[in-house]
Amino acid sequence: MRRFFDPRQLAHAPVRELHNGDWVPYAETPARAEQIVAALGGGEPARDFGLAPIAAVHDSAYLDFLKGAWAEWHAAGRSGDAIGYTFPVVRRRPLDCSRIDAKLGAYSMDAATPIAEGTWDAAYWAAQTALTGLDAVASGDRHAFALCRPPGHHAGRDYMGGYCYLNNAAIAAQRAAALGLGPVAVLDVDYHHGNGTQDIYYEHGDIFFASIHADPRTDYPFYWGHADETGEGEGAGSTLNLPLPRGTDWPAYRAALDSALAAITGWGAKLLVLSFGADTFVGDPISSFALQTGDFTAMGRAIAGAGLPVLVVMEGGYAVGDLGGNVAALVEGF
Ligand code: SP5
Ligand code: ZN
Repeated sequence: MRRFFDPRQLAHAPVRELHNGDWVPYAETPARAEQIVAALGGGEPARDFGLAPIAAVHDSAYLDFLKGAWAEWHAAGRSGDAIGYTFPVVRRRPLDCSRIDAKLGAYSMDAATPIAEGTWDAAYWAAQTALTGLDAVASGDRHAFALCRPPGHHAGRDYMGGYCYLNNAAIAAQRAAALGLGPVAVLDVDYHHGNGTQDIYYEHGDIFFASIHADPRTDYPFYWGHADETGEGEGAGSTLNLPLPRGTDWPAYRAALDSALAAITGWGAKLLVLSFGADTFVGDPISSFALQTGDFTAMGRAIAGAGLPVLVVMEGGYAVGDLGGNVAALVEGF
């Protein structure tokens, strides 16, 4: 299958993140993408579809904030990466944020997702990479792989978090639906629940969202991803959450994957966007599932076996030395 990678995504390189009460090196590094592209033997660059398909998913004030945040931070006399520290958990009145610190809190779900000098450009090209992969599928390719970075599935309509700024998978899914390629399903197999994608489509009946992830009672993002979250309003029944315990290995994972695929085909999907995180790997430094490299080949084969056109969008995976091999294993399964 064709692989898409745009080097402009490497411009995003935050230095550190807040983790368990201390500053640690940022886990979502440019080296991740470099490892993957090396293992895949290169990738085609992104085409530019402009801001419109991004603005079809994200709030316009949020996009203005993302574009300008680093410059505003520096204009306020700060050095290094921009990060918020106060969060409006109660919103009894519309927010009125002028200070950069107020905006950073209002548009963030965590304090582990800094904005660096190259963040907007990289996130923009990550979204364009997903859209370019979708264009290949729309043009008749059965499967395509979009090496997106920064990842996207924790980002909601108007918030960033979990190393994510623009929701690449949701942007591609929205565009697929607009092109008439639906009904569209998003299957999220990153270790962490795809809260941003779920939020964006929670009340939409036209895009199905299924996620297999670590139980939110033990793992980030903590406040989403329980089995009883199934959608609301027009979206009632079009969200499926399959949380699994820490230590889950391939046989148990495979059973959940089969349920998710059966739900997606039973719902009538005609196109699948796969949010793929390799952080389910046994050696991942921030995660606790137990998949082996060869299991990703079985995963790719099982997903391809559902018989739908598939756009794979890269999400997490932090065992950098094994990451390229794990992604190549998935691609081989397709
Ligand atoms: C896309 C994705 O996989 N995001 C995951 C975000 C998880 N953030 C919370 C866990 C923080 C762990 N930080 C470890 C840093 C090691 N340098
Ligand atoms: Zn993850």
